[in-house]
Amino acid sequence: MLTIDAQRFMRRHESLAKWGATGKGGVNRPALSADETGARRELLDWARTRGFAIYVDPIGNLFVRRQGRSANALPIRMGSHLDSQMPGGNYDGVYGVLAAFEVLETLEDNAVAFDAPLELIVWNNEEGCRFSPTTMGSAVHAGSLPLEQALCAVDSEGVTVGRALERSLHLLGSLTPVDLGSPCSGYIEAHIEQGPRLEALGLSVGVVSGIQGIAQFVFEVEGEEAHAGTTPRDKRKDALRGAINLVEDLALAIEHDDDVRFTVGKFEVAPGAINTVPAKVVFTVDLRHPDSEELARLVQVVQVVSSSLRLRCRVHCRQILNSPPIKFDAAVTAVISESCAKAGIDTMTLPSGATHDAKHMAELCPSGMIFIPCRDGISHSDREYASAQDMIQGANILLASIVRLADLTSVGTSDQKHERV
Ligand code: HGY
Ligand code: MN
Ligand code: MN
Repeated sequence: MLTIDAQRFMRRHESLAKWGATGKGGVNRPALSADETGARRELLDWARTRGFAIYVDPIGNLFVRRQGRSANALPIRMGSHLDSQMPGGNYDGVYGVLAAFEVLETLEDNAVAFDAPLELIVWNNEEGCRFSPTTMGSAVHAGSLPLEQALCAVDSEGVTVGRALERSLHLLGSLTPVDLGSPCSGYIEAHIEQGPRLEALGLSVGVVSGIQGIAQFVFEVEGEEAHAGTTPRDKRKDALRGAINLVEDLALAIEHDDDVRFTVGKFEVAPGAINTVPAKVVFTVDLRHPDSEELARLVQVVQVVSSSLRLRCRVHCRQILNSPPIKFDAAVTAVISESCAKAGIDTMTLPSGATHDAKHMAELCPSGMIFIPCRDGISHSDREYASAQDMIQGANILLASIVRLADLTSVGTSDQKHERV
């Protein structure tokens, strides 16, 4: 049975971990930063050494391609992301990129020929923490986010995605352009679960059934600066108190069942002086639910609750992401389950609480995901950790699933579709 080169795979993980290393086990590798560009460049150098072709689409997603036998077979794709939270873990995203790259190398080492080309996609800006929204690159590629809107997104220093992308691509060497929305026959992403379920059940591989829905908002609460010592309470337009009042009402109106996830992740107060009544607060809401109707209802609730003045302060609510839940393709999830069964690995089918680029790929082609456990379900943290054993086993399941997918989509003549040349 074909298996990956585990030592090479773990060596490559260690090598990419230096880009943005926090020294506390995680990485701080924002999208298109010097560190993420360094990690992208290193991966592309490995790809060039192997003779793989390299492409880039207009939003900076990278495609590493291993050619197939047939000139007109649609590519089969794998992928994930190299950008991280600020700071984030050393496995979220990078695990799936390296597992996919190792699959390309293992097939190359064993001279296994597919009819279809096989591609690894390194998505741009999956995390959405430097530039909003999350899964930006795959959303643009799949056509659910306009390219121009994404290129104009700015970070906290006012740098646009367009400017940062120009600087980053300039450092990656020559890349052949490819269009957005390029067709393919299937997509599988390997990723850490970022939750506790697999570990709690002692399972080392999960077959992902789908991804829950996500809506994200930016709120601005506008009050007025005033003197902390002289301004009586009934004369104040205190944006901070207004924002707290609004967050409490939103939480009260929204958090009514265990499935809903309501997070205020960013909360900025201006002018931020100890002795001035705050004039402006900007905060974000990340709202998730597995049921599309319930998520749509909760989005309405957010809009109604935020439509009134808050302690005499004005409220502006801007929705920046609305991504309904998706189910993965049954044939692809069956291929992953069969690969686990053939390897004698117990597994379970579970939905993803986190969003992933696979969500947008599911709009373009039959897609699926493979999960491996992470310690205590912790992610988006320096403490994120996955064991070498689980990483290697997950990559072998990705390899077996891709080989199976290549056979199923093959137009080849020989009875054993993928053959060693
Ligand atoms: O937000 C998410 O779920 C992903 O980890 N970026
Ligand atoms: Mn991720
Ligand atoms: Mn993440």
